[in-house]
Amino acid sequence: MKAVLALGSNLGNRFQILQGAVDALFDAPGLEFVKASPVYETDPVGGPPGQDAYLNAIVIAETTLPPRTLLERAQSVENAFGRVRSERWGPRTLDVDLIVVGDTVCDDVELTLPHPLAHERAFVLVPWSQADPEGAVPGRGRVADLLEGLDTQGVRLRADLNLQRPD
Ligand code: PH2
Ligand code: MG
Ligand code: MG
Repeated sequence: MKAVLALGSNLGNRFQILQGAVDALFDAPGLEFVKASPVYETDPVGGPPGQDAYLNAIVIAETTLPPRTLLERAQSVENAFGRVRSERWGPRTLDVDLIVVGDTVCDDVELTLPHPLAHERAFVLVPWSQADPEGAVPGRGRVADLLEGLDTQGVRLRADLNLQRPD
């Protein structure tokens, strides 16, 4: 199955964290790297005011894993990179979201697929459309069509940053 993962970071060494996440995600069997999108600097959507900008990217993969196992892997990578060394919960340094996994449609407390907001988030759709111009959200339509109705001003290409294949 094709899997589309969205990576985001707005705290710490954002690019190093994204590359570290790519390396870690593909460090075990069952998930094969296909392609990473360009990296975009994006205005925060929602959350507390005054947050720093995000770096966002999309990774396209092939997987034999059930979506729930993929979610566990994504969460363990978030745990490895995503929390400041502090007693208190700090802002998240890494978010790894499952956007689509094959044509899986599910909606339960732990996992909703496709991602319930992906179809309206320019910071997901812009990088995705670059990595896979034929991409589509099951039940919502083609990424290119979904993008037409969206304001993409807050999503800026960082041509100086390029994710490498996992090592
Ligand atoms: N993620 C969120 C909320 N808002 N905004 C941007 N620009 N990028 C994100 O990855 C993002 C966000 C929740 O996961
Ligand atoms: Mg998210
Ligand atoms: Mg998340």
